[in-house]
Amino acid sequence: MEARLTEILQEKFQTGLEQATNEQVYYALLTLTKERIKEGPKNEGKRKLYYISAEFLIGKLLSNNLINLGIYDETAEVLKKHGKKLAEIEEVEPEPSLGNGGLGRLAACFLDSIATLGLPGDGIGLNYHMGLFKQVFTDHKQDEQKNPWIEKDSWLNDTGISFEVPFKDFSLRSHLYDIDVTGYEGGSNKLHLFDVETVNDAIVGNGINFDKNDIRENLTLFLYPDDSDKAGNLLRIYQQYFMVSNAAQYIIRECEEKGYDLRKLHEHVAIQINDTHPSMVIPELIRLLVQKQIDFNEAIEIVQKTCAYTNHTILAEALEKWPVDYLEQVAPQIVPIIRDLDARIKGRYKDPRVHIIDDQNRVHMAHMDIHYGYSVNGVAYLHTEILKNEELKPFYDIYPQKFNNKTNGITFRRWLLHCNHELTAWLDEKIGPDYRKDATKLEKLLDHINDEETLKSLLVVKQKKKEDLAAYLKETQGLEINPNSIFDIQVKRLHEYKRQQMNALYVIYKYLEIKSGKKPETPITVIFGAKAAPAYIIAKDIIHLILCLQELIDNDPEVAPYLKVVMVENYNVTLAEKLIPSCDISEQISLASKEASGTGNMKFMLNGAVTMGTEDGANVEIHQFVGDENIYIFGESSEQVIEHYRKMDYNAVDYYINDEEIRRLVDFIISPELLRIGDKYLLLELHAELIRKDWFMTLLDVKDYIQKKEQAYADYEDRMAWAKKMVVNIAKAGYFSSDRTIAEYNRDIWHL
Ligand code: OAK
Repeated sequence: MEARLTEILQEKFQTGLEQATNEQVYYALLTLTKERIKEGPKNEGKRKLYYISAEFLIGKLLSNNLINLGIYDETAEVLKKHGKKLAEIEEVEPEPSLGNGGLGRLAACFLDSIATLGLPGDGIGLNYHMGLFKQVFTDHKQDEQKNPWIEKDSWLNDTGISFEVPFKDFSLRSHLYDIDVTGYEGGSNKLHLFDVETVNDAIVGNGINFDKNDIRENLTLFLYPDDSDKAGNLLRIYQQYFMVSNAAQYIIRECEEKGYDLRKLHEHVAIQINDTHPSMVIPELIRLLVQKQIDFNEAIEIVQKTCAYTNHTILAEALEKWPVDYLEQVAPQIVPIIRDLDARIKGRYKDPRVHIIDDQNRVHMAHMDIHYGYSVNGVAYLHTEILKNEELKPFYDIYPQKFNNKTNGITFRRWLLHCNHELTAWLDEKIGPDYRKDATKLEKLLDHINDEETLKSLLVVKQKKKEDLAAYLKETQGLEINPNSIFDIQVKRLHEYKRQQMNALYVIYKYLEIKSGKKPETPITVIFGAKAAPAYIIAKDIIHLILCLQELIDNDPEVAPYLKVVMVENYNVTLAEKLIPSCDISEQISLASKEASGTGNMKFMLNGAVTMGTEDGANVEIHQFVGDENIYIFGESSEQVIEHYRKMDYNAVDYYINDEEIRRLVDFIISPELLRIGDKYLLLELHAELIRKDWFMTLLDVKDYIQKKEQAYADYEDRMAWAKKMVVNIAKAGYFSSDRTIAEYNRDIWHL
């Protein structure tokens, strides 16, 4: 590869490896990698998967592609020989921010595993020019800024493919860009990202404001900055219809090119609908098949045998219900089809809970997916049980055979091999490299659990990653953290159900303890990273509280040596790759029943962090795998929580009034100390919210949480015992490889 790299540098920049800048080396490596992928094998087969998703949070691609192509070590060597560092070159690459959080990152992990397992399967989505906003902090508050990521030279390949998408008042011509998806030592697939030529980046003003009315100019500008909350709007429907019409046209075109009979579409195509954002693919595909002279009833049957739906949340506000007249305004051609699909259901079932169009003339997108798809899956055992027995029970009663669970997973290429070279090398030495292809082989580590050298060397690896993070945060964000402290980390989107506010209450507790003279043996660093949806007021108030606490503690010489709070700015995939390997305690503290799965929990576990968590989402399965000794579980169970909702018997104010300790922590939010730093209105608003509403029951679990955290910090002092917990967590992480998840999707749903 050295010869070709030198050649490209000459051709492109008329320079040699030694003299080239990091930027030039990056662009040369980009070219070289793309060439290698093009020459390599492609995954093919009789039935192909199309994973349609509004989000693909792929992260930077250079290192992952080098790893998957098997040339990472060689590249690093060559660069080193010429005085360059691959790690510094990685910094040049912009991160595509094509996702909000869990759902988008999962889609990216899945693409990696699909390619790795040699399955033919492409992603289909949109080429947002700015993706998700960039977060900056000013006056202890979140500000949103635009975040353009597309450069002249990038991973996007212009395919020249284009389709006409008909809207009510005009039509738009699409333009398809592809990104190659490499498998680990395997063949490649593609991620297809549709765009429109007429999009105009210049209409974005200050922050992320733009004219919402000119669809031609704004359609693919931004990713809708919501994460499972708040209703959408017309632009969102335009985006969704544009995405699925292109997807359906692309799929039909591929089948026709291969000479397939469209009446047998389902024998050649599986479509996975990633939550409800792509649900309109069902009526759109029916429409297009009818245009191809297929009978309407037959078209419905074909589509039903082709489409499968994944649910990623039970939060009611995230279940999309589009008013029929909104759909009429955007894509009236699919409305009669949806009405017909609904009429068939209404003819068969009297129960209005399973109808597609409700009495307020809203289309329940998930209902359409369930009736007119062949599979419905949740993303963790508990989540699927809640879907079957609570949220979607009326559907489960009709179609028990359609429901199945697929517990989420993460790709170990990115979340171990790429982000933690030290731990990878340590594993290679302890158990050999087999775990790279078969993650369950990590269990072999348990043979070494009583070996002192093994435990000590693992602690050395963790220490190195903490030092790396400290150096990185110092350099990139000017934050100083003590690598000899406990790293207690909560990184994920900001949402009340995820309960960052409960973690903040713990910080207040610890602050007051230290003030009263009770100092922790080892200093503690509590790290947060989270973006809040721009319109989500309370989420922004929680960020404000955390940033105020950060400043208060930094400036208190009595407390600062023992406790530090930092909120990293603009949390994204790149930061996650630095934070996760350094973590000691992983915060997974959602209100039980509310987190569908979580995938950060798996990434932390794999990197040797111990989980502090509720019995929610995939935490339940992590708990079963590692056992009581190697996880800190607290809080009320999902059954208890669901019961509170049913009886409506949770009143935060009772906890506030009756419990002096809780009152002391909550009132600190509006203490003179914090009011001196923060915005009085915002802090009062948050204080009132916690007492009056507290929809996600912070005060219910906060005391148990504090107690469990104290226990964890105390246990941390016995370093060897702690290292054993780390070993068990790593050893048991194999189940959470997305290779296992994808093998299950293929076995039970896709049959590729
Ligand atoms: C986003 C928008 C609408 C509906 C769901 C989401 C979403 O991101 N859900 C998350 O999906 C992840 C992947 O399945 C899960 O791990 C998270 O628990 C879930 O919140």
